Amino acid sequence: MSHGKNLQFDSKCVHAGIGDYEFGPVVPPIYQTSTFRFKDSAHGAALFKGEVDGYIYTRMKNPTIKALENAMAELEGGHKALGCASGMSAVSTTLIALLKSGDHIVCSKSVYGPTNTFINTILSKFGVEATFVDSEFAEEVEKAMKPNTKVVYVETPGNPTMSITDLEAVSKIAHKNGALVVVDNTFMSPALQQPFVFGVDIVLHSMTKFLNGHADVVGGVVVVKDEEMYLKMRKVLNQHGGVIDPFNSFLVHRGLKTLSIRMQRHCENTLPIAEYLEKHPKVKWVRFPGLKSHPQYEIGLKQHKGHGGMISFELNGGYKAGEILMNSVRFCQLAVSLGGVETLIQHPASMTHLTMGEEARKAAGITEGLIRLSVGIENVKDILADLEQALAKIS
Ligand code: LCS
Repeated sequence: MSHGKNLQFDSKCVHAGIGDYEFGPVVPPIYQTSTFRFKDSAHGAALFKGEVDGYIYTRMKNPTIKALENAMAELEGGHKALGCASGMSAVSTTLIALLKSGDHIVCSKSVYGPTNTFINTILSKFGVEATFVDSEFAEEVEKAMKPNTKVVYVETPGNPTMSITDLEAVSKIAHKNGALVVVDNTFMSPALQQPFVFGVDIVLHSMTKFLNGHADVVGGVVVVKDEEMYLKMRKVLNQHGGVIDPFNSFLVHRGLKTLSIRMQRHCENTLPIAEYLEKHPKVKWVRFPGLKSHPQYEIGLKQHKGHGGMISFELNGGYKAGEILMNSVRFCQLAVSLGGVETLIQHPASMTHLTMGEEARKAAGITEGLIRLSVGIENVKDILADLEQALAKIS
């Protein structure tokens, strides 16, 4: 049942992607089947030829997955979406579809560690050349463009430095040079940042994070702007095989219903925590888009509808002090991942960004003492009290 494009964003979160199903359920049923029966051999052949619409095999298309894909296309303001088995499947599907041997990619230095590793160690095996830049300085992107640059890949805010890239400026540069812009919108979600508005060509996510929101699913999505790009991506995803399954699709779709309200609470909780940390004598620096001290604060104001739930910071005592903090928290949980309802704390250099290597981390500004906090939707007093008692343990 489509309610049209005119709904407010928070209403869309509740209703997007819900179709008409037998018996009239208000949420999409879980079509937990690998394959679909044909009416007869001519029907099967017609489905394979694309002459009639319908379902063949879940790796190719499934109604529960389709419902989530429709919802994500609507929330991002795109044409169609592709549900992937993980955020990394979304990243790899996109880059395999867009690049070939002899092509060049310009990528933000501050991206999720395995994205950097995928480009550096896997795409490079197939003859794709890469340049990593501080994409928060648009002129660095411009300088890195080459005649064979086909993709500019941006994560903003970047994981874990929280650097903010001006999507409008970077899109103009890329398009002038005939390249496409891909944005990983995981840290903000469409509730807080809608990259297509700024001219971006493809938006992807790890749905494991804010979109699902409950730390119980691994999933990803690619959203595209036109049918030609959709068919190109679908072909790669079908052969590469990294599709999401119906049950996880159902869970993410359920999570989307509260996306807007969860993001609002993440934003409300995070600002006082960032301000508290910034004033704390044991804290060296804090990076959060809502602090005026953020070097790209103004770009954030233009691009974001809220400041998000992610903070990175470093203690005066470096990693040793960070280790004491991580071992002393009781309420905040020491775990990787982010964007769930519970507050998580982790150390990128030894955890999420370990595979990048020391040199790439240093170049990206991922210091050895950087701590990343994913602020949950609990009562902020409990999060602050926990940080206070843990910070007090540092001598
Ligand atoms: N993009 C971003 C920005 C991410 O943060 C992650 C995962 C991915 C893509 C990959 O998604 P996945 O395949 O895990 O669904 N980020 C993680 C992190 O920072 N901690 O643990 C996972």
